[in-house]
Amino acid sequence: MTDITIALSKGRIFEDTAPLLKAAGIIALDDPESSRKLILSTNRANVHLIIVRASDVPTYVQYGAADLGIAGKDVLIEHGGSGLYQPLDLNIARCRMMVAVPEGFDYDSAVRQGARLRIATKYVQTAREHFAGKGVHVDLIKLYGSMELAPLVGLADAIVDLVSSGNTLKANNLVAVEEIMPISARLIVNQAALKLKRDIIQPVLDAFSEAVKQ
Ligand code: PRT
Ligand code: MG
Repeated sequence: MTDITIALSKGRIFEDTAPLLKAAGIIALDDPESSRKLILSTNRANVHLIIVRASDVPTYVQYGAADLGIAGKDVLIEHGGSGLYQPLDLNIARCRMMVAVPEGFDYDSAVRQGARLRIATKYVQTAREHFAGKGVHVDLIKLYGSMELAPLVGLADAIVDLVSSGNTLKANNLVAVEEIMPISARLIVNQAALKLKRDIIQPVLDAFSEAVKQ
């Protein structure tokens, strides 16, 4: 029997994906939040889940170590998407990619005056394209997390980060000044696996697509 492997990250992606998996008849036998296992069995003997870092999901699928995966658009843009088929926006784990600055920083006039802005972000690719498109000169400073801190300690003028409730910005006296794009998670599929294992992958794609419509 052909096996398939689906790469997921724990936290919000897993939580939002579990109902979609269920609609496809797939139920994890362990809870990734409490289990330390990185390979989870499911109620279907030939379907396995692997739990990886959110930003590593496209890499596992690109190289065929997983046949399918679920990753945020933010992660897919930074990865570049090579070797990946992206058939479906799952409309889960939604948020917005925003530019944010400290309260009181006049972003609009800084941009108007052609000032060179220092931008701290984990999303260097997305930020580079965004500011290039506006003709704004920026120095990008790559961080791996807690971007909100950077403007507070003088590392950057602004940040590019994901915002959902806005509470993190507010708690750090930052304000969103520009939306770059809405973000949601997508299903990704290894292109070779789709050809070789279509009989088992296609029904999963169909079930996901039905579940997303509802
Ligand atoms: O946490 P880790 O470093 O392992 O990786 P990760 O942060 O990439 O993974 P995870 O599980 O936190 O996020 C997985 C995916 O969820 C992301 O790739 C996004 O596509 C999506 N998503 C949706 C979010 C958010 N909403 C979100 N709010 N990812 C991160 N955040 C963070 C944001 O970076 C900021 O620090 O939450 C904070 C803001 O939240 P609010 O509610 O205070 O605005
Ligand atoms: Mg996180």
